Amino acid sequence: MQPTRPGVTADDVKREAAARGFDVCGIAPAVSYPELSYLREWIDRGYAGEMDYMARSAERRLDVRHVLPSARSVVALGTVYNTDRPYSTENADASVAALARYAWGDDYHVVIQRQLDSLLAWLRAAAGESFEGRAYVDTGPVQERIYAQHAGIGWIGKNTCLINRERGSWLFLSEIICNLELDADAPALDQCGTCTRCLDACPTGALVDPHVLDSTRCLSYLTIELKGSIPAGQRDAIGEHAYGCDICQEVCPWNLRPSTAESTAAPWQARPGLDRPRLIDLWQRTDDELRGLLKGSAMKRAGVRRLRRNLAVSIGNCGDPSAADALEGHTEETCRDPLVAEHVAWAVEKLRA
Ligand code: B12
Ligand code: SF4
Ligand code: SF4
Repeated sequence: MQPTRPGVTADDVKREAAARGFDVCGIAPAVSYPELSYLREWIDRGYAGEMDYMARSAERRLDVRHVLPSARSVVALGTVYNTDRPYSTENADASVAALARYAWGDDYHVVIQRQLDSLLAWLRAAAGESFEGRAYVDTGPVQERIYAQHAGIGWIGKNTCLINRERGSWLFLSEIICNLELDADAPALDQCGTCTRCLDACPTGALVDPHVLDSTRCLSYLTIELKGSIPAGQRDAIGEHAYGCDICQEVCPWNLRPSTAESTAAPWQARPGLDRPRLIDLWQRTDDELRGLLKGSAMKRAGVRRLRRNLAVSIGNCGDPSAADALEGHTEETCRDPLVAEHVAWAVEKLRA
């Protein structure tokens, strides 16, 4: 059923979104787009790795009307999280940790969910009783980039990230799926052209074809999503990437500084301990200190145990034999965990070889 007071326009929604801190906003019709069906093939090829939730929710991800049957529009939102700090590709020091830019500040799930809830409450009040809507940031069963592209807020680059012409790709995506018939925007056009910088720069060949990412080779997957042991053959390629990876975005001409957009919003500024820390300094913190550092940050997804596993690998790759003693000498509880201990042993052997 349509809302009884259809007075809400697309311009109203965009104004209210901007007032709540969203940097970009566009509207896509809530229909099924042909690209949504690539997901099945992607899963069948094994590109989701251990991310079983992708397969479990694949059916729902094929169309937002599986999430909200009355859906007519998807309000696609983007939030710039880039800040004025160097890129990992600008760092030549293998003893400095590369941590994914999106995780330096406050947990975006929490910050953006609050803004979404506020926008949803405004929509409900403005549109009337029959309004129906669902709001998601990252964790909903929605292929966010595809709806964002059809809402005109950016195109899906060959690195598979959504790129906005004016702002670049350092954007968190979120959306409100609702039963309002809002005027839609034109889909964004692909601006990658003949460029292949991201495919050439990926250290693991995870971008197997333009627009196709094999997660099982991606450093972001290996350091964040993979729960168990990192395959030995993939550890060298991790380098100093102790949490996530930004390389395929850092080399993208649409993110070249200083032209790319930066946010001055407090939540996205790097926490002191996460601003290019030395690997060994992170390792030598106590478990409690690390827990404190991750509290309220998106990095708590991996937790202290997985962070230590990654740090051990990165320290093993740093080339400084004296780091082996520091690795072995730290006796915090998570250092003695079998998963971490196995990665420490690998690192020590590599450093002393
Ligand atoms: C699973 C997931 C991952 C996985 C898989 C990534 C991926 N490319 O699919 C891993 C763990 C590797 C990952 C990494 C990262 N992620 Co992530 N991730 C997601 C999640 C939860 C689902 C993405 C998804 O549906 N993947 C399935 C594939 C099929 O979808 P797709 O790549 O978009 O599909 C397109 C193409 O790949 C192509 N395609 C796919 N298969 C095939 C096959 C053929 C034959 C063809 C021709 C085409 C084709 O078709 C699709 C349409 O064009 C989304 C949130 C969400 N709910 O959407 C966040 C999301 C995509 N991630 C995000 C971020 C920030 C990251 C990282 C930057 C984090 C980091 N710094 O470490 C990296 C970036 C890596 C990269 N280059 O994509 C942001 C991206 C924002 C943006 N501007 O695009 C999102 C949207 C979260 C958010 N709400 O902000 N992520
Ligand atoms: S995030 Fe890193 S490993 Fe993953 S596709 Fe991009 S460059 Fe490759
Ligand atoms: S690096 Fe080039 S090919 Fe890759 S996403 Fe950016 S513009 Fe597209």
